[in-house]
Amino acid sequence: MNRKIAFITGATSGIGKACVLSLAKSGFDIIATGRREERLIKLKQEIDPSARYTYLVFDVRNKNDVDTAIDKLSSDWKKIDVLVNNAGNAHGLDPIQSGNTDDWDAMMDINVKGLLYVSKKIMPIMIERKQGHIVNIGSIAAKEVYPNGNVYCASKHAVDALTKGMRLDLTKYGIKVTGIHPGLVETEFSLVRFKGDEDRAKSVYEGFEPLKPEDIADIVNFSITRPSHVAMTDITVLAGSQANSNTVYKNI
Ligand code: NDP
Ligand code: 8X3
Repeated sequence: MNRKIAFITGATSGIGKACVLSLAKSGFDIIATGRREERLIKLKQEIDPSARYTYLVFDVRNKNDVDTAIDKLSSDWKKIDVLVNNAGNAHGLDPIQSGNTDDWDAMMDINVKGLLYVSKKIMPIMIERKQGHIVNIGSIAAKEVYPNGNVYCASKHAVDALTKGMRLDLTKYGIKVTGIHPGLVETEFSLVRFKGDEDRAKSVYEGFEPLKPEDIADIVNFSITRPSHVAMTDITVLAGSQANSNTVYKNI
């Protein structure tokens, strides 16, 4: 079988990790990336043993580190078929007038510029091979704005715009571009947003059944395994009890 290679950012946790497990099971070889190396090492023990696996450790904010890490891949591993731009987080949930500028920097640098730095290295590989698929993990926050979500929503609106821009510029090279926009998924997302406050993070998902990382991985998997004449472009997926970014019906 001619195995394909998937490059997944933010693979140490949540949606990214679920994508690694799902795609490895479906016959993809995996390049997993993140900052927490110990988790990337452990991931190798958890994935389908038939998948080839390698990992890269870098902070997506650091352009040089992104370049150096990807340059180090062997020519075999560089034949990347699928890029899942998933690394990202929210930092804080504050009214814009009292927002923390370090949080703003983190969200714009990771969610927007980090996605661009990684894509910048991988798009030429796909263009040269005249094939490829880029999946950008946006958010319902890419489609709507909710109170105190200001800069996170702006960063995800940017991801949505970049997804559309990539599709316009890359389709002619045989590259598909898919935006996937989840609502509330229970991961380490809220723990990061609330800076390690476990009780506050847990309360986000209480009283209803949130999405699971595996639900999003299923959609990524489905999107990238369609026949060549089918392009999934834009998918929004909410929890069953969620009506929009700001309305969750609890205890129903
Ligand atoms: P997690 O916090 O569980 O995972 C975030 C991942 O991003 C981790 O693997 C982390 O790896 C990586 N990451 C964060 N910052 C950096 C960085 N500077 N450099 C490299 N990697 C980084 O959250 P989710 O799985 O929920 O989030 C994944 C994506 O899904 C994000 O883009 C998020 O915005 C989006 N999303 C999440 C939703 C949710 O409700 N959970 C809903 C909609 C979208 P490490 O720390 O090891 O570097
Ligand atoms: C994560 C979902 O609603 O917390 O992007 O912004 S939300």
